Amino acid sequence: MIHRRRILKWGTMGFGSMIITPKIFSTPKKIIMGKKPLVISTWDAGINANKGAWKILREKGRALDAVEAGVMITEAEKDNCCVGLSAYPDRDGHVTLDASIMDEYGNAGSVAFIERIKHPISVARRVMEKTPHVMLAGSGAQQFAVEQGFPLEEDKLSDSAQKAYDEWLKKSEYKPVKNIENTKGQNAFAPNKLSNGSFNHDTIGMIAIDAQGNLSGSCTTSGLAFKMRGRVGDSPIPGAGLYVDNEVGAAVSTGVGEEVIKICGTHTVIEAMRHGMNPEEACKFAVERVIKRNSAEKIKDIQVAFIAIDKNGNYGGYAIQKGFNYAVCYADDYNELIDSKYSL
Ligand code: SD4
Repeated sequence: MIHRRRILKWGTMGFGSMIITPKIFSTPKKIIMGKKPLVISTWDAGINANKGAWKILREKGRALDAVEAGVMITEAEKDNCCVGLSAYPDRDGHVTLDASIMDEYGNAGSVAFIERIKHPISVARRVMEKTPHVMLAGSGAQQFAVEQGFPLEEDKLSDSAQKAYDEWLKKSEYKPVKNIENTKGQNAFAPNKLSNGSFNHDTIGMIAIDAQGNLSGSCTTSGLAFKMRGRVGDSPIPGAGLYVDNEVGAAVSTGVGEEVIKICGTHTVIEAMRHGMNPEEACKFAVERVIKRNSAEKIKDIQVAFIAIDKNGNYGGYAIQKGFNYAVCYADDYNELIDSKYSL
C-alpha cells in the first residue's frame, strides 16, 4: 500500500445546513533504525568498490566522497567487461561511457557517451560542482574533461574486449535488450555469452549514508555491450539510473536502461519510500511497474534491478530475474554479497 493516509470526514450538524470539514491524518510511520554509515553497490564488483568507499565512511567522511572513490576502483579495473575503458565497446568498436553522481543537497552531475576518459564519475562530479549544468554529452563532455585536466587515454580496446568484439562481429547481431545478468559466484569480469546470443552486462551503482546521516550516490557504466553508437542508458540520467533525496533515501539501478528510463526508475523507488515503503518494498514496486508495462514474452529476457537505502540506514534490493546480487558494507568486517529477491 503506497497510500497510508486516512481521510476522515467529520462535520458539524448545524441547524439548517451541514458543514463537512475534511481532515487528513497521516498514519505515524514506525521508524526502524538501520546502519550508519553504510554503503551498498551493485554486483560482485561492489565488494571491491565498497572497500574504497568504506575507507572514507569509517573516518566519518562525506558520503559524496565515498561514492566517488568507491566506483573509481571499478572504473580502473583491468578486464572489467562493463565499467571503465576496459569494457566492451559499442557495435562500431568504441568504448563509450555514462556516469552520474548526486549529493545530499540534491545536486546532480553527469556525463553521457563520453570516450577515452578513465574516470567518468569524476568528470560527472566536476560537471555538478563547476558548471551550471547537470549533464554533458559526447565530444563536449570529453572537451570539458580535458579542460579540467583529465588525461585523454588511447582509443584502444582492452585485450578481453577486443576478443569479445571480434567474436561478436562474426554475426554482428544486434540484441541490446536481452541481457540477463550474472548469478552469484560467476565472475562479473568474464561475462558469459548467453544461449539467446546476447552478453551479460553489469554496471556499478553505489549509494551510501555517512555518519552524519547524509546520503549520496554514483553510477558508472559502459552501457550495453555492442549497443548502437550514440546510445545512452539510464545510468547518467538523474531519476532514472540514480536518485538521491536526503529527506527520504537513495536508489540506483542496473539492467536494461531503456526500461528504467521509461518508468523514471530510481525516482519511483524514492517516491515509494517517501510514502512509507521500506527500501526492498520500494525496489519491488518499481520492478513490478517494469513488468506490468511489458509482455510476458519480452520480460523473460530482461533484467532490471534496484537497490536502495533509506534515511535511517535501512537497505534493500529487488530484481526482475533471479541472479542479481549486491554488496553491503557497514563495518570493517562486514562487506558481503546479498542475493536479491526477484519477481520471476
Ligand atoms: C544501461 N543500465 O546502460 C545500464 C547497463 C547495466 O547491467 O546496468 N547493465 O542500460
